[in-house]
Amino acid sequence: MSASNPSWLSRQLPKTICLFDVDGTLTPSRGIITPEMKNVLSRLRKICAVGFLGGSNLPKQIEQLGPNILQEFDFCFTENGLKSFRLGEPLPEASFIKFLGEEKYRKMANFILHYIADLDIPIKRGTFIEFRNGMINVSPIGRNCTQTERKEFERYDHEHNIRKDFISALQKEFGDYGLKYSIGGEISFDVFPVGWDKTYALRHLKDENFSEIHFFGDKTEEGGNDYEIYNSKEVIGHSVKNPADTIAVLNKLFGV
Ligand code: M1P
Repeated sequence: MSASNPSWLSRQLPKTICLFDVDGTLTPSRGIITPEMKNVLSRLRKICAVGFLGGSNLPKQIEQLGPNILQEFDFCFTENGLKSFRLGEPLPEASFIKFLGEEKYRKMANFILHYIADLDIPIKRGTFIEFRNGMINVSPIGRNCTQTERKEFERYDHEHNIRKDFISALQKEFGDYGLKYSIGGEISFDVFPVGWDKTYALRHLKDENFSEIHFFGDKTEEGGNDYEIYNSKEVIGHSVKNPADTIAVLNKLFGV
């Protein structure tokens, strides 16, 4: 398989690609892919091109989807496509810190850490800001909480709107920064420049001449991190409830 003559050109539907959100779509939130889902994807890859398009970074996606993802998917779009791979080869990256600049970021990081220090929530752990290539991820409880603590925080947050209020405070304070805030998971929210949502990944597909781009995601409602791409005119969007639902929809569409 070569970059200019990619293997999907000899599949049943050479001009079709299926892109999948990860958490809640291919796997349970922060969970691991099942053998059943792996088999479905491998059957699908005989029919068309297949990629994942997640908000998380590559190390987390490797934990969830397995160590060989660069070979098992035609496209790997990590951090909304801000860091991506085509046929295992890296594509040009986007940089959050280059966009914002050190001074603005420092002010924002200080504000976030002060805000979390003043937050009276039942549990706090560590890693409140995860600095990524194309975004930052902010977690009021801290990213290295346990799985049980994660679920407790999610419940608490639904009742007390911790993340929504936090985002409103940031929007008020840094309204001129050109940033977007997106709740994609259970314990955190992502912060990235406006337009660097999942539709960012589509620019990497422009020259591939796909006539059908299917996207499958579970956070397709407004404010969710699949909302923009699900509603993009360039995409056929599928809103799914969980990985089992993804399999059911794929079965209906492609008989896999
Ligand atoms: O992929 C969805 C989200 O998954 C994680 O969210 P959380 O840890 O809050 O469940 C994060 O990697 C987040 O960046 C991502 O959008």
